[in-house]
Amino acid sequence: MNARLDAAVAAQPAQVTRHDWTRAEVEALFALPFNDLLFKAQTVHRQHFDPNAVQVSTLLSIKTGACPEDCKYCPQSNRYDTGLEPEKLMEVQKVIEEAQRAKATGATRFCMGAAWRSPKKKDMPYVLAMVKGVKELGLESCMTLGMLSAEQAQELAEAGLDYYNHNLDTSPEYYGEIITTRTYGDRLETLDHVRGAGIKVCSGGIVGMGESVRDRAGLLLQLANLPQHPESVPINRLVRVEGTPLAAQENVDSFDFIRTIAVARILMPKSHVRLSAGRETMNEEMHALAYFAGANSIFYGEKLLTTPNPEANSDMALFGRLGIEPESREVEHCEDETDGRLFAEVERAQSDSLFYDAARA
Ligand code: SAM
Ligand code: DTB
Ligand code: SF4
Repeated sequence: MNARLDAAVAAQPAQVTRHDWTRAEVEALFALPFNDLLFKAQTVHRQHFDPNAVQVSTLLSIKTGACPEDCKYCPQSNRYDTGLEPEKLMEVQKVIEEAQRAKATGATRFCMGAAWRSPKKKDMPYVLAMVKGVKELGLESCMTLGMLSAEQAQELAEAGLDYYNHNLDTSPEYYGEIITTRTYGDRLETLDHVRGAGIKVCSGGIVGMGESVRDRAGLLLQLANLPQHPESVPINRLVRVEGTPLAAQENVDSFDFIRTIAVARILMPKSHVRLSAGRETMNEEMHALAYFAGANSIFYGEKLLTTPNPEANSDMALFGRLGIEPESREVEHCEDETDGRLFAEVERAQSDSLFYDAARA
């Protein structure tokens, strides 16, 4: 950061981490003029993070489709005909190979997702073996398997799981419009079990499901007033999948989406806010605005769980053009090669874009 910016940020009152946000305060943030909101978010961001670093995670669907739940946004529910070919739980060795590939392309966290209501007892040994294998590669591990009992969370913690993703998805008021097969309370209970087992929490939601600004405020209010903020807050833009009840939903306004990122950043100043699903519908300028609004994590790699994501190369090229560097892992071991490779990739992208400019000049 340059000295003038350092001084400007230091002049701002320090942001304390609060858990007592009121609805009126959150709605007032959403109602700010865009530039005021972004300035505030960027100021808070700089107080807690390197503003030019973004964490990168890779996702893998370890069990695809045929899910008994009725989440209206989801291509993996067995209630909707989305043309998705269901797949059984992947073999442990195959998952480890995918994790190796993700590491080689520069991801520092490997997230494994299963289309389950909750894991069955018979599945647990395989899932635990996957966590151990991913950890042995020196990657951070994350899983999203549906609802967890306290015992299951404990088993995952003992296997070394770093993060568990379980989204609240929307406000408590709008929730019933989207999912009827599990309650908001069930979701909060799983988050409690995850936290109780000492696993880091990843929880966020989806924007663009027909919810109101009040619902977006309601979602962020729930997350920000948890006893401890989630370490990661994924903000997904709805991926409209043919066959799901939300397929014809109108695309959410880009600025409204950016506002949600900015408010999340302000309410949860020390959390990583992830620019999550839906990046295929965002151009480079929108990505840059999201990073400015305080997003500092992305899913990296050409596929999310079942739907496409931007190519890793195009993310790295944009990082290069924006002077963003991939954040290094929090875990101690095996720092060296992955980070080295990723930095080399960004440097190459940076020099490519310089070369391109020079040639055009
Ligand atoms: N089955 C588990 C569960 O629901 O807890 C884990 C996987 S589920 C796919 C994880 C999250 O992905 C959902 O909670 C939702 O927030 C997000 N998601 C699923 N489909 C999406 C879509 N079409 N667009 C945006 N986000 C989506
Ligand atoms: C999250 O909040 N978003 C990711 C991850 N957590 C598991 C999933 C997005 C899924 C998008 C639709 C699909 O690819 O199936
Ligand atoms: Fe199943 Fe998860 Fe999709 Fe809901 S979001 S239908 S629980 S895979």
